[in-house]
Amino acid sequence: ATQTTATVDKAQVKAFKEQVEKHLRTTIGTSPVKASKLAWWQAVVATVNEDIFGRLTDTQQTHAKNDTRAVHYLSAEFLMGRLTINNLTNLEKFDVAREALKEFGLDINEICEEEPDMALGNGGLGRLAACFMDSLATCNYPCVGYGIHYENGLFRQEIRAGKQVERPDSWREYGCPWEACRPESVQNIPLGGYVEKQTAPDGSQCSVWHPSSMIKGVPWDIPVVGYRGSSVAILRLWESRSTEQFNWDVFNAGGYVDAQAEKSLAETISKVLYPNDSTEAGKELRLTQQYFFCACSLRDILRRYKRSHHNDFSEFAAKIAIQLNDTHPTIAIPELMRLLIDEEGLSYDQAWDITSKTFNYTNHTLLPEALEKWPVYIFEKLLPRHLELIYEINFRFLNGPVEAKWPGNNEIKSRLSIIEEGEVRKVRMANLCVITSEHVNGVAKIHSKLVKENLFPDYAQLWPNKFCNVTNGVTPRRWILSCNRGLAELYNDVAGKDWPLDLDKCEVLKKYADKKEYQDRFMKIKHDNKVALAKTIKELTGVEVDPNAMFDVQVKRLHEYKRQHLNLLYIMSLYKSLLEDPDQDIVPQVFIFGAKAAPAYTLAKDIIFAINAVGEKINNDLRIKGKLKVVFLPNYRVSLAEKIIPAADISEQISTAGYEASGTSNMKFSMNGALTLGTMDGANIEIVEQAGIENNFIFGLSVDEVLELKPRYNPWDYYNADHDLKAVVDWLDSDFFTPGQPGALSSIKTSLLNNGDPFLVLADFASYKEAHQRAQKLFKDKAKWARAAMINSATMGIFSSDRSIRDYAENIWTLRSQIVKK
Ligand code: 26Y
Repeated sequence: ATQTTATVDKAQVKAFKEQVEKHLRTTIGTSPVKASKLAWWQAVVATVNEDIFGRLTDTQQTHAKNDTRAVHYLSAEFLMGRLTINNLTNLEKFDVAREALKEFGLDINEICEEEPDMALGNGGLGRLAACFMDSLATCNYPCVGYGIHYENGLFRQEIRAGKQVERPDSWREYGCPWEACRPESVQNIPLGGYVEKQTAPDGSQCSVWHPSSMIKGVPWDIPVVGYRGSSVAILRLWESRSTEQFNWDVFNAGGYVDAQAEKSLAETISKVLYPNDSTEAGKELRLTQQYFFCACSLRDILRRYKRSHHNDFSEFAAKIAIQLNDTHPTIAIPELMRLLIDEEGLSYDQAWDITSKTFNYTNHTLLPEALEKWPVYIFEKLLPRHLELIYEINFRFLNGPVEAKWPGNNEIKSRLSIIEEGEVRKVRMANLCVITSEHVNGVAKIHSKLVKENLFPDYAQLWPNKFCNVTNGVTPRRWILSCNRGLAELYNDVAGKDWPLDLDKCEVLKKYADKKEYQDRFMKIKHDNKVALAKTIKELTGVEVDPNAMFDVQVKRLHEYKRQHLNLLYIMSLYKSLLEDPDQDIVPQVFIFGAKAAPAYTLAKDIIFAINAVGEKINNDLRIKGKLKVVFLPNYRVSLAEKIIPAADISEQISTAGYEASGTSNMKFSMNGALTLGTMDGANIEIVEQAGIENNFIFGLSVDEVLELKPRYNPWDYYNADHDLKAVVDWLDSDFFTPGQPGALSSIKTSLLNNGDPFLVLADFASYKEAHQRAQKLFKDKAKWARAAMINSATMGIFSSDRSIRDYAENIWTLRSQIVKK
């Protein structure tokens, strides 16, 4: 966040200053002379909270009074990042706060650096949930976000000798001043035990669950401030604690001490976010986490519903919509069935009628290894009653709609079944979601098509209208207004001040895209952002980079399908050609990476090591005269993204076509005036539909071409046919980049040649190189580049998460926005 030139109301500055000083003394217990930066930050938050809590009450009272329908967004991840600058911005107090702190001799950006990121998510899916909360609040939709109050968020990444080392991230070690504990809404959640079959007097069978333990769920509320304070939504995160009777068996046997020891087990549940974002390890604790937060959330929803409807459930589906953010909260489905049948006394049919009208499911991945399947034996141990209900749902589904459509077809039945037969029988969570949900959506047009046609083709035949698309979006409040104040001011000038609420307004900038004066202003903003990033790079890595060079950026989780190694091979080939001809006239380039690898994903970690090793060599090679730099920024996270994205010239979006469901950083980069160098995958397709393919650098195989090539693909053909490619792949086997350690980078070569190059890196290499050449050529023509950058930024209106949320509200939730009364 940089300076704005807008004049600030003096009286407001004075009032803010007084409030901060008051909180510094009375809330934090210090004084301006001895306060640390952390204390100043806490006092600023306390000041902002004075504004927020009043609006929160207004919002909740309005919704309660009108008994409005609401959406409940269930997500195992919410990657909120920092809240201070965002909340100040949304309350339109940023300039006031900046001036007030300046009068204390403080720099607001420095003070806000004290805030730890709330990194309660892995990547795209978690950040999407955070952007959606911002849009739900801004667009005034009644909603609650439900998730887990992890004690440790995604690990902090350190780079030691080029390698990733994971460190715990205790984001609330010194308390989080945004959150409020709500002891009045604590829930008790049963777990384990066995199911007893009882025969009722009328001869009917019923099941009674005798759980073996009870866990306490403590809710922490984080207010989410809508832009211009329209409404304040709630993110409710559940923390697990032990109950006194945590383990009844042990307790009843007189095991007071043993029971105390077991306390830690209950408290383990919300301890840590699982750092995998693709392969499901099938860990018992993870299923417990999922069940725990879903069970707490549903009880919370039921309690609120019953406040106005008592025991009449006929209105439930009319008042409550639940969105499942991927399959992670699927267990909420049998849990709602169980609560309605076992606790509320409804019949199975009544419960199913309600449940199947309440849930919707968003799919975020086609990767088979990321589709959750839980071994039946884990269910038997932890959730025996839920397993019974899943069997019942499955039985009725297979013998009802499936038998009617495909009589006697056992092959189709085994494909559609919730239960996967085999040595270890498994519960397929995605199947349970599709069977139960009213709507199933993918997250970009191409992805939704693949979900329907390739992932769930049989279900699509059964229920063609169940499947729909909602293309992802990102909040322009955080991703332009807060993180790129220079660009925000430009938009204020050309589009008026309402563009953060209606991003389509930015399209007027297109009219100025040929005007030198505006091109210069746009590129000056970019340059200033690059100067700031260069400073950060120097601080974090010690590497000096030239802000006049082209900044080429790839920041995202490390995955083979995202192909950071394709980028690396290209850098190596560029380096090789520079060594061969150091005087060639190329645009100076800085390649910037940021990526965390799942701790057990060895090849991903090897790729991080390779990027660092190659970077080390290149950055210190005087022969190439600084024309090429490679930096790996450690610990990529939301707050770092906010510094990197506004400074990018090129946005690398180079997944194998068909594998990146949508991508969302691609949208943030374009909004901030970077040109996309990417494949026709995910939302890239829709981005170039808006901005023009001629204003970006598209390369590589298309989805159809990938599907066609894959079965007969042989990477050796490409390796043997392309001298340059062969040379760089072989380079990985030498000790050129890892002196004294030959073979330290060989695993990458092995995966590309001996393991079949599953993501077609070699097949796309030549085309990728050619796209880079186009980018270089355009970068030399400053006016043309500026024009393309401006058109990209100007045409991203549809990628506001407000548009996504309105799509959900209209097509999936049938939800109306509500004006909040003071
Ligand atoms: C099952 C567990 C291991 C798991 C945990 C997290 C599996 C997946 C994930 C996270 C997935 C994720 O972040 N997916 C991304 O979602 C974004 C938002 O829709 C998409 O833009 C992006 O393409 C997709 O990879």
